[in-house]
Amino acid sequence: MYKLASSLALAASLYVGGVAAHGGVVAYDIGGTWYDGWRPYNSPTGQTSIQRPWATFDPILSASSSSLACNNDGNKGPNQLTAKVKAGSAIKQYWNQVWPHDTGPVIVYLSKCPGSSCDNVNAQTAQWFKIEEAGLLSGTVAKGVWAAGKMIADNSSWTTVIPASVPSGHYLIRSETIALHSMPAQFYPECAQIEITDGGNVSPSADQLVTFPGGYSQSHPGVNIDLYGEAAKTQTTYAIPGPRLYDRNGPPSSTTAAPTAPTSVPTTPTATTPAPSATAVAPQYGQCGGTGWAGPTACAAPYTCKKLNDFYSQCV
Ligand SMILES: *[C@@H]1O[C@H](CO)[C@@H](O)[C@H](O)[C@H]1NC(C)=O
Ligand SMILES: [Cu+2]
Repeated sequence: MYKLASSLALAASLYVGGVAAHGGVVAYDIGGTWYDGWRPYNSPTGQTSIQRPWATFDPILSASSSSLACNNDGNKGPNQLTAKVKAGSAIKQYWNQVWPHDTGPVIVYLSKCPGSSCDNVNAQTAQWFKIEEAGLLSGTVAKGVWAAGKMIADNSSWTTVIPASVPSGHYLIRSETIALHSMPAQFYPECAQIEITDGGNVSPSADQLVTFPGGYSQSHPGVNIDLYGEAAKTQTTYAIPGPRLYDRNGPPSSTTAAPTAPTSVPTTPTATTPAPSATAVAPQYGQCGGTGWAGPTACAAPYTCKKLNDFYSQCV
């Protein structure tokens, strides 16, 4: 299926350096506090982490794998911790240095846990919604710049802002990159337990929720993709797999990028929800810029628009 050169490179990568050729999210920085991830190659005894345990740096090679949710096995650890995160603030996710695969998307999900802890939540039956996605940033599928390449350039890290709109509570956060340098695609997901405080009141809609496995199909054009084929040489778009992105700024006023007149906002369960599109300025913690952003770029007083990464600026 893939070219000889790439299959040789893959074969070599499995031997040279062993585990170093793959990996996953190994640490988090939340508001300046450092959280070590689970160490798959250390004894589980005595490990304490906000991250759920995983067993190997090897990639997951199937969209229907039972470990697609939170890797293998992705159940709570022996001394499972939970990190507090303020809605609207950032989580920096660190992959192992230097992340080896520069072609593919970076995607981040949340799953709300019922009750006061995620400890007993089964990652495979959890309902996930996508809070961030970045795929092909520029150029062609064959030679372009991918989110994974940007992640590597940013010290093998990716900063994700927890939407200010998500309700407070306990969540699993699932951080993923998909490596597309060989076929089948390689999934690298890891999960951590967090408690979101100071949240909003926008729950994901039914069409924004998926399970893993289930959320991806092996035949999706963003999964079943050949970077070395003819089409890749001219293709400048990449379809990121998974559900529709969660609306950070409330219910959609329009699904098109064209700013149509925001006359009425669909009724929400709580009448007190401020209509986000009724004003040309973004609220505190609201998005005010980023690649592909078609919403307001000004902030409500006294907040100013601060760039957090190329895809997200927010009012702080
Ligand atoms: C780069 O990431 C490592 C963790 O992998 C971290 O220890 C280091 O401080 C980071 N460097 C910078 C300049 O942020
Ligand atoms: Cu690898």
